[in-house]
Parts: sequence; C-alpha cells; structure tokens
Amino acid sequence: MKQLYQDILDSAQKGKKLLAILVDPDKMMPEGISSFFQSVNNSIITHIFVGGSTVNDEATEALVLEIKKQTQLPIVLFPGDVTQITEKADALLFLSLISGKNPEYLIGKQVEAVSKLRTSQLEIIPTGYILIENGKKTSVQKVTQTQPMVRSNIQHIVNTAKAGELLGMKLIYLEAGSGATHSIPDEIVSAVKQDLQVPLIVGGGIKSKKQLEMTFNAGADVVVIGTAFEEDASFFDQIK
Ligand code: 1GP
Repeated sequence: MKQLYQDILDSAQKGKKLLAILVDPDKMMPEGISSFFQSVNNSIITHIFVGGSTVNDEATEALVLEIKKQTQLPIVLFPGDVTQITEKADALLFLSLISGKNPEYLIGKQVEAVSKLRTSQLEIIPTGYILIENGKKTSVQKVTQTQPMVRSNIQHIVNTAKAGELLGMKLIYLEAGSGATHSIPDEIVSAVKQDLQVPLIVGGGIKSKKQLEMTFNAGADVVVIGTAFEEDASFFDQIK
C-alpha cells in the first residue's frame, strides 16, 4: 500500500512532527541490531531511513530484511547510489541533488535507476535534496563532487527549494551532511518552510534534544538523525 507520503503530508498539515533514524548499512553491526532496534521501538522514532554514501552492493537489501524482522516502522530508502535500491523497503526517496551542478546527481543516476524502478512496488517519492555548508567537507560533497550552498545566502536556498517544489518534487530535504559540525541553522529552516507547500525534511549534525526541538520549532516536518544514535546509545533516552 503506497500510503507513506500521504501519511507524511497529513502529519505535516496537522503539525505532528516525525523523526527518522538514519541507518547506514556499512556501520550497522549484525550482532548489535536486535538491541539497537529494541531501543528504536521504545523511542519516539517514526521512520527508518536506510542509506549511506559508500555502501557495498547488496548490504542494503540484507539490512532491510533484517530491520523488517525487528520493527514495524516504515523503511524508507535514502540511497547514496543506484545499487542501494531494493524492493524489500517500503519507499524510496528519489533524490535529485538540486543544490549542485553535477548532472550525474541531478538526473544521471535517476535515469540509471529506471530499469530497477519501472516495475517496482516501492513507493517512489521525488525529493529535492539540498546540501548546505556545515563547517567541514562531508561525504555527500566528496562523492557527488558538488559544492554545498552557502549558509549566508538564505534567499538563494529558499529559491532553490521552491524551484524543486515547482518542478514537482514532493519533499524538500535540507542536508548539512552526516556528522556535520553545524546543523542547518534555524533561520534557514524557517525561511524555507515559510515558502513551501510540500513537507520539509532536515538532517545532518543534530546531536541533542534541544537541537531537535529547535529544528522542529523552526519548521522541519521530518528530522533525520544518524550519528547521534550510532555514537551514543543513551541518546534514545535523552530524546524521550
Ligand atoms: C545525513 O541527515 C542525515 O544524511 C543524518 O545526519 O548522521 O549527522 O545525524 P547525522
């Protein structure tokens, strides 16, 4: 049932905030999965995002199958590459890196993915992906060979997000990058949100409950956190 986007939309309209945990197949150790997802199931997390910049082939599908045994939460692919697309998940963020000027990540990889997606049962959600500078070079920047958007030029970021929406993208994702030194500033989140009709996802560098709340309050409909959960098991309790 392809209902996931509608649920995100309904939540955004009602002001019900959603929290996604990002699980990187290269970093998840098989022996730790069970206790990790016990913590996930006892937390306020609403979605599982699966993806990474440098994942080995087939690792994603194996992990998705394992996660399905551990939780009822919806599993959304957030792929760094075409090889990470698997039918076993519930939905796919079909990303276009609209902050960058690399045609491979604007449309090239998407064309490559079509042979996998044409007959797919995955719920495909077109998503405008916007990388914002955060104080250090992130793996998204390295892998995609693109420059992040400058934090001070808020109007340009707002216009880029709006252009994504006008192109028909159903979600806009503001990304500081995994392990970012600085998460996306609230002024950017709030300015982008005010000009958008579609739901807004924000992620990268969020490491505390306070930052999470501030990002929600600034207007994020969905927040994505990976590193803080990977590095500190007590983070699950901190955000209760
Ligand atoms: C990265 O936005 C996500 O794509 C999550 O970032 O690992 O810094 O939480 P963190």
